[in-house]
Amino acid sequence: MQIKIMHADITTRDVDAIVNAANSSLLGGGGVDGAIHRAAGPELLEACREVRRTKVPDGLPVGAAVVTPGFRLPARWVIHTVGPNRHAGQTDPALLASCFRESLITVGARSVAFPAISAGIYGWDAREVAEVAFDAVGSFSSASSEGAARDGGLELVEFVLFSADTTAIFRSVLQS
Ligand code: AR6
Repeated sequence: MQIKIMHADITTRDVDAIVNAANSSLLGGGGVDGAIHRAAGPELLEACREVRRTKVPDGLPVGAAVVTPGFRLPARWVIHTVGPNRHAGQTDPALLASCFRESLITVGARSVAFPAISAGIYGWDAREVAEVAFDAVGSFSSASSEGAARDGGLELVEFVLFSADTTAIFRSVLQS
């Protein structure tokens, strides 16, 4: 499995699945969530409403992930996950690690692009997000490498960062 880090808008990525840093309502928001809904079109909100109705009527718990189609996006799927909100006292890195792991399990995509989940409105430090992300993706990859090799499996994980600063932080954490 290859890991790539890039400074870009995640809505432009032509991968199997992009990950949305959503909130429990799944009904949209600001940040990357707003950008993904705008680029995917109104069908995405409809699909999210359907997921709420059929799978998570009380909202998507922190650390969980669900999938919808990508509609007008280049990506085939959008994986919606809810990161921990530091401003609400959610400081356990295990919750954030769960977002990365559950996102990879949800759809079994070969290529997945992640934003810096929780590093915006939810107030986590980008360095800590990068550390948790690489650790979670690395453990997922080594735990599933046998099964994955049989299925085609996960080949590419991209971290798509929206600012030059966050990109530099992710690069330096990966190198160390
Ligand atoms: N492509 C890639 N990264 C982006 C993009 C983009 N187009 N736009 C923003 N980012 P945030 P959170 C970066 O706030 O902290 C929403 O309202 C951004 O610079 O989007 O998990 C949800 O509905 C930051 O580094 O997500 C929730 O209510 C990173 O994406 C809440 O915000 C994450 O920032 C979730 O907060």
